[in-house]
Amino acid sequence: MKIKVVHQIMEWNEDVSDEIKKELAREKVCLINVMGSPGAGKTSLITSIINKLGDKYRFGVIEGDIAGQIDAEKMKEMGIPVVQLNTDGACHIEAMSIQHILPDFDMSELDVIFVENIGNLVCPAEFNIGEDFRIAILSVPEGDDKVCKYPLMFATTDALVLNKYDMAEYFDFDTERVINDAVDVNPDVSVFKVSSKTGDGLSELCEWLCKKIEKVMS
Ligand SMILES: Nc1nc2c(ncn2[C@@H]2O[C@H](COP(=O)(O)OP(=O)(O)O)[C@@H](O)[C@H]2O)c(=O)[nH]1
Ligand SMILES: [Mg+2]
Ligand SMILES: [Zn+2]
Repeated sequence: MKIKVVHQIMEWNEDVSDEIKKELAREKVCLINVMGSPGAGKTSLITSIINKLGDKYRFGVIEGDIAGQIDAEKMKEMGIPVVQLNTDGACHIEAMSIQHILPDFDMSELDVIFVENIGNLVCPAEFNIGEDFRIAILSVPEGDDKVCKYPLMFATTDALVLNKYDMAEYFDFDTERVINDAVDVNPDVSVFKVSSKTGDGLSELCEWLCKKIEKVMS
């Protein structure tokens, strides 16, 4: 009985996710689901990308947090249209919340919406939220075994960003192992070594992003 209820919620979530996808396709707006642990660098990566591509595309952000609006304030300071989603304890974002928020944005003024998901390597991966594609961040200090331990996150992502790569030498981070583990669960994954702090590796990631965004906008 319990299992059946969970299944129904998932199906409902998938329906809403499909509705969002259709609506955004009509508007030619690209939705990107950014996931990773607390502190992996989700906010830093999003702001770095917007700084780099801000002349090319018009960005909006949905900030998912259990509580507070610290990250939304950072976006607001940068002049980026932002909505803060507080889940009040829930550890992932569901499609229904995104559908509820989208009318707050002027779609004719946007090309790309980043969703910063709740910091968590587990259940955010289980919920589609109408995204065109996903970026999963694994930061170097988290360790090189996390792809093995949290396979769904890395199996379902389009890009794997190894963030804080400026710290690689201090953490005995075995990049080859991480890439092998990622390709094992996700042969098509694109992997980028990035430092949101120094900007290293950001150009390669942005090149990949532009191709994905152009596809949605065309
Ligand atoms: N050294 C280093 N620190 C980073 C990098 N990216 C983020 N940080 C730091 O990591 C901490 C958490 O970053 P934040 O973007 O807030 O992570 P979030 O919780 O995933 O949104 C902050 O102190 C950032 O300055 C990076 O590439 N290199
Ligand atoms: Mg953040
Ligand atoms: Zn959850």
